[in-house]
Amino acid sequence: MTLMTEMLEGLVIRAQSGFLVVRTDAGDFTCRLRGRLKQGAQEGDRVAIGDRVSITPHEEGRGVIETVHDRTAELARVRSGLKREFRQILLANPDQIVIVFACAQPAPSLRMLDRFLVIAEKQRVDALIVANKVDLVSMADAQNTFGLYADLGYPLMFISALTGQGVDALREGLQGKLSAFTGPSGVGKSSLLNAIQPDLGLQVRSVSDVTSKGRHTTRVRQLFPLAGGGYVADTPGIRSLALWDTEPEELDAYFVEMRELVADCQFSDCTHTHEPGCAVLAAVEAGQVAPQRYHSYLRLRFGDESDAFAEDEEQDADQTAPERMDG
Ligand SMILES: Nc1nc2c(ncn2[C@@H]2O[C@H](COP(=O)(O)OP(=O)(O)OP(=O)(O)O)[C@@H](O)[C@H]2O)c(=O)[nH]1
Ligand SMILES: [Mg+2]
Ligand SMILES: [Zn+2]
Repeated sequence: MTLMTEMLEGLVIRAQSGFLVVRTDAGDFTCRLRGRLKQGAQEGDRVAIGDRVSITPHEEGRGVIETVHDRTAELARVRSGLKREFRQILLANPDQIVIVFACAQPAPSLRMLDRFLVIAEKQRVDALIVANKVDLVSMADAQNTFGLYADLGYPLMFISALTGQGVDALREGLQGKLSAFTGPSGVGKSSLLNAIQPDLGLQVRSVSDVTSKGRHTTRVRQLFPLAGGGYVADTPGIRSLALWDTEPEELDAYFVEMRELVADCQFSDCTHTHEPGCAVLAAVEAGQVAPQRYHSYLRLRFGDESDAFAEDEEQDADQTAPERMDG
């Protein structure tokens, strides 16, 4: 029988092949999940990086996870193609999703940004938009491209990992929080993390490189501790968080400038495409909803075979190697 006084509280900072590294005040412990926690039909990961857990410490830095505490939020996706659907947790208890795009090289895909924002809204996690490589364009151009998102109420930072502009602000924005870092390849995520903390980006780079080439079989998920407190999560698979269980009507709520409007549409089942008395269409015509955002909305709601997102998902090698924590 384990004495309660022996239990330690901690944070899961690394997960690999059913081994969880738990950080506690008494150090890191490599743990397995207590057998009884695995019982019953498994619908998803029982434990993931970002989870708060109680462990029984054993010798030599080993331990057993006894309890997984309730999550405040989770970045999850459903894996199909398995015998049954499986809810994979990319990150438990995220405080924010940091969405990184470049002002140029590569040119920003605002449609993809809108998709990330929908994911953040749906999962009820704060979003922070980073427009990196601001050194490559004029500030006016950068504002022109991304300013809309600040108008919508999203925190927006113009940064250059190259010149260091805005790096302090980003470091501050990450402090004390559990952040999921995401964005397309080549936008400078590793460079930014390197600028914030030199030991950080290199590690992230190596993990993401292996993942993007898809040659690994055991996936490692981990949190990188920040010197000023807080963690950054390596979540390459986040862009493929399918909007799998999103009802078409539900999408209205995830476009912040539209969610207030839809109540004013004449028809309650308005699709905001052609209906008379549609408040969304009226707002688009009046310039209150940006055409590009409206088009993103249509694309996500009605789909499109040639959709760049679909392409992006295929490239995500992460999709083919489900990791079962009970493996
Ligand atoms: N001019 C300029 N170049 C940058 C900046 N930040 C990064 N780069 C360059 O952009 C390229 C890609 O940077 P990475 O940090 O590897 O990009 P990443 O987002 O980590 O890419 P993946 O790991 O493939 O997802 C590198 O050649 C960097 O030197 C910046 O602020 N300005
Ligand atoms: Mg990288
Ligand atoms: Zn409408």
